[in-house]
Amino acid sequence: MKQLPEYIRDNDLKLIAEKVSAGERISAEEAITLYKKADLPLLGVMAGYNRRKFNGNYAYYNKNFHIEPTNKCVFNCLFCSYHKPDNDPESWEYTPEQMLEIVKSFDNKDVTEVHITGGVHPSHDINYYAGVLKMIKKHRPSLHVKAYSAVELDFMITRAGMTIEKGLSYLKECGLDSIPGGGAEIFDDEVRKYICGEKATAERYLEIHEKAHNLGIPSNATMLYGHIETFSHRAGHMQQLRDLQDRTGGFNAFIPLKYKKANNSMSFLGEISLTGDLRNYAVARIFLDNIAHIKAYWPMTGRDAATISLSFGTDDLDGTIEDTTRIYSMAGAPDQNPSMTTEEICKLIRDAGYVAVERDSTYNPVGRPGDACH
Ligand code: V47
Ligand code: SF4
Repeated sequence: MKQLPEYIRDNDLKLIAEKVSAGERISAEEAITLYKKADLPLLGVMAGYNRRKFNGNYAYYNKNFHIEPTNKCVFNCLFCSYHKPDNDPESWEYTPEQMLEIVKSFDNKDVTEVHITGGVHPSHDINYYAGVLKMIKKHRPSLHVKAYSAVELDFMITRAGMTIEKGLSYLKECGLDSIPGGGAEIFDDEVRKYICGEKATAERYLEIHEKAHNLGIPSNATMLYGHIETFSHRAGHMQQLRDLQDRTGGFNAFIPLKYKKANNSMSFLGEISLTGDLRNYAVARIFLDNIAHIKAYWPMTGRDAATISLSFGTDDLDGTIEDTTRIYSMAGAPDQNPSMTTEEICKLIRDAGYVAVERDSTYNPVGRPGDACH
């Protein structure tokens, strides 16, 4: 066993550091201890150790764009700055044909993924969503379609009177390749009831992801943090994801999403600090020993914070985005028109001391590591 740094005087922390260095799993209680007691350098060392085990010195990005079909939503999550009532001047909804036009506008670009998610529209049914998938796949079969959060899926599948398996199988046949992580928020019932009590329960979110994995549809998982939740709620949330991943192995990435305060009903809470973000990324990397990738979603964190986070456990900055998402700009994110060129992403990654790797949607490298950066 390697000698632990002398400065770890706290016995609980020493025991956790020993476990991490021996490659052992830490408990939810120990994750809470890290949140409460570990200083940032210690978290950085432990998360960096685990990060290197999974991803060496690689930092991933992909070439993607988003389609947000509508911001009209039947739900009213307190943290959401994005949803609008039907006749609001800031509301929109696209027809499937308009969405196809968006896809066509990328015909001459080497994007590999489209990410589709939005509000839960009161009158769109499963055939509408299936039609969008079919149109896109017909036009560009090689484009990976990561679409519809568990909340959207729950609504459309329940409304169609289908079982989850049946609904997901149907969407898969129509072109669904993977599922984004949205809608997880915080799994604790009491917190969930307060911040987003109307939409799919935690149990339903986990059920949808588990059944998707069993049907060969991989997914991402998220956690909305920095609002009214406690460290214990965060650890409990990650525990449920780790347990599910033990059963299926279907999560590609974990994406902590920091609560942003602009234009929503929880603004009075303010936002947590950058150090709070880094501590959270690090604890996630230390605790989630079975999810290979931790994503720092740069349109939400901002570019600088995303690059610093690479030294606190994250290994993926998501994508070029091409100014196609509004969910965070409306909530007050630093980039109001999120878009980065490949060169810009590569430079950020290189300056942080990592090797930039373009990936596809399931983390296979596209080309050779570092290639696009010269
Ligand atoms: O579930 C909404 C979050 C999520 C706010 O899978 C907010 O690759 C912070 O899940 N402050 C939807 N967060 C977006 C999402 C996502 C994003 C990027 C990549 C992937 C992926 C998934 O956005 C919601 C909610 O947790 N959110 N409002 C807000 N004010
Ligand atoms: Fe609707 Fe999603 Fe906003 Fe909740 S977070 S109100 S489900 S768009």
